[in-house]
Order: sequence, then C-alpha cells, then structure tokens
Amino acid sequence: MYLLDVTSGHTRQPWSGPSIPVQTHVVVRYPACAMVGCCPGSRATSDTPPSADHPFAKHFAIGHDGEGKGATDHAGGDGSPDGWDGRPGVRRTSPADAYRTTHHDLVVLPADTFRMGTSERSVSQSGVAEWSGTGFEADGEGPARDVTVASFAIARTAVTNAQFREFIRATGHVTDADRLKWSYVFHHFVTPEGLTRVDGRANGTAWWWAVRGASWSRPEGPGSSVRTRPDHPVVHVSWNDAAAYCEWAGVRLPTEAEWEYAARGGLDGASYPWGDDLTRDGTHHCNIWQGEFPHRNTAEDGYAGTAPVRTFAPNGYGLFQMSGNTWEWCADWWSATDHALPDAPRDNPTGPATGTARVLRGGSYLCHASYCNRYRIAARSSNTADSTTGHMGFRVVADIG
Ligand SMILES: [Ca+2]
Ligand SMILES: [Cu+2]
Repeated sequence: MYLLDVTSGHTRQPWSGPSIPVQTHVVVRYPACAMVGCCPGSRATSDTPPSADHPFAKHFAIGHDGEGKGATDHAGGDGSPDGWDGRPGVRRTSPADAYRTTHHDLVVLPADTFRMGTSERSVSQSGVAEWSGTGFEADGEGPARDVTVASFAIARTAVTNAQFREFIRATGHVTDADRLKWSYVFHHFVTPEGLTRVDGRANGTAWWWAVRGASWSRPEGPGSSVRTRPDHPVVHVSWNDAAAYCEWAGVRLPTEAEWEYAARGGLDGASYPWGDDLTRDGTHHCNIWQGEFPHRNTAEDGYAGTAPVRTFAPNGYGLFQMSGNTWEWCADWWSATDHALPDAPRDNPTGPATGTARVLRGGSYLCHASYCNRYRIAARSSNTADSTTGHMGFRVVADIG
C-alpha cells in the first residue's frame, strides 16, 4: 500500500467553485455528508459556468496520445471524412471500417460461490467518515457474504469506441448525451471550442463541466474525436445507451454479483484484481490518478485519460481493467442496504426490484486514494440511468447455452 506521511490539512488550489479537500494524510477525513466519489451524482448542475480563461483550461489535452489538440488537429465530429462523427443515421464506408467489429471476446466463467463485498469498515466511532485503506461502509460494500452465480460468459474488455460505433451506424441510436445535447467532461480535457459551451458544473463534483456537444464521439467536446482511439473504452454512454447496445448485440449487462465475481479473477477477498498491493516495485497494474486530485495528474501510470482496453495485465480470468480506466455500468438498481437484509437473495442476486439509480463498478482514471479510493474490487458507485460522463462505460456478458 502506498501511503504518504504528510500532515493533514486542506490544500486550496486556485478554484472558483466549492472547496475541494486535497489531503494526503494516511487517514483522510471527510464530513460524513461529503464522502463523494469522483462521479457526478446525476445530471443536475449548479454554479455559473467557469470562465474560458479558467486556470485549468491550460491542462487541456494531457494524455490521450495526441488527440484532442483542438479543431485544427482534425475535423473531429463535424463533417469528418472518416465517418467517426457518430451522428445518428450517418452511414459511410471509409478506412475506419478496418476497425469494424461486432465481435465480443468472451470468456466463459464456471458457476461458483464467492465472497462478495468486504466487511472492513471506514466510519470512525465519532461518525466521521475516514479512509484507512478499507471499505466505504456508507456505500454498502459490506458485509462480506457468500454469493453464488451461474455460469456465464463475460467480455475480456470494456466495449470500445469501434464496437459502439458499429452499433450507432447500424441502428441510428440517439444516445442520451446526443438527445440532451451535453455531457460531463473532466475539466482538464475540455477542448477550446468546448470552453465556450460550458453550461455549469456538477453539484458537489465541480471538476465535471457540462459541455454542450460532448458525446461518445466527441469525448472532450466539440473539436475532439475518437478517430485515433478505436480501442479505447467508449465513454459518455448512459445506462440506457448501454442497455440499447446490449439489445442490439444480443448480450446483456452483468449483474453486480457477476461483475464482482469476474473482477476477483479467482482471488478470495483481494483488494484488487491482481492482489492486495496497489503497486509493486513501482509497477502500475491499472489506470487511476496519481498526483493531487482534482488539479494535478502526473499520469505516472502512463495515462491521464482513458487507456486502450487491453492495457495492463489481465486478471486470473483473463479480463482486462476490472479496476480503473472507466466505471462500468451493471444491470442492477442501486441500493446501499438491500443486499444486507436478512432475506436478501444469495443465489444469482439481481439487486433491488426498483430504484432511482443504476450500479457502477470498477473505478476510473480519476480515482485516487486521497479522494475516492473506489478502484478496489469491493467498491461501489451509482448514477442515474441517463447520466453520461467521460469516465463511465460498460462491458457485456452473455448467457451460456
Ligand atoms: Ca492514470
Ligand atoms: Cu473514483
């Protein structure tokens, strides 16, 4: 476990929005009401738009292997001759068809019983939420319980831009981001064009800027494109979009139990898909955040934003990036408590019968121990079914026989 021996305290960066605690002490304390993750809680925004000369705008385009340098770099989403504009109903043939695939590389997992969640707690006796390298009790990570799942097949990787593009081209599906005409872009990445189209910031997670024109095909806003990253995970897809893709492709979203069983890769109770040490000998095993969230990302693991879906070694089941890179939608409705009820199902559980948000698992390139720490396997998050961000995607599963 990587821990910094630094005294606690608030480090305030130039910032026009709400106070953002940036702490590196071994025990990070939050007000109990503010133990938020890196995700916006919904599509609700607040505040006035940040100005175009916001100090963080200069960080634009770090990482992402060269794309996102703005409108002059490529035609991006508007009139691009390469057919990557993603506009519904637009069907072109082009060199990009070399990426054409509707194939999912699936791994069959046997039926089994595994230990789901963690019983490690992180709320102190005084009721103050704190991080001590263990689970977030308020998220419903615990208690650990034995859960049985039937055999199923799961994709080795998250759904890629190339795969999602095939879906859009075949169906003309209008994503929630396209329908609502905006999506949440992480503040470092907003394109110059996008900076003039920022309508607000997410409530409580002000590093998410609501950018008009941002979508799966323009992840950093107008002027950006996924043309050079067909093998990156698709983002800015809502739960609704993911479900529509699955219907088209003849697959489905994993239940939360299936997702966690798969993520563990056969390791009982480990913190991560590869074991209990986040890094070993300086080697990174996943794409998360290094530095001080949300202002300085050193990208020590090689990526400031998304990484290609087959980056880093797969887990024991041959599955890539079950931790980090992008959050992955699960089929279940969200509840922090239902699974702990005495009569909660333990045999192929499918979550609550109804709810207001859907489960997200796995963490993302924005997760950091000092703020979110939700790249652990047991960690959970959620969002409303129409929410879209630059760090939420999905992977698919299929039934056997
Ligand atoms: Ca990273
Ligand atoms: Cu996070």
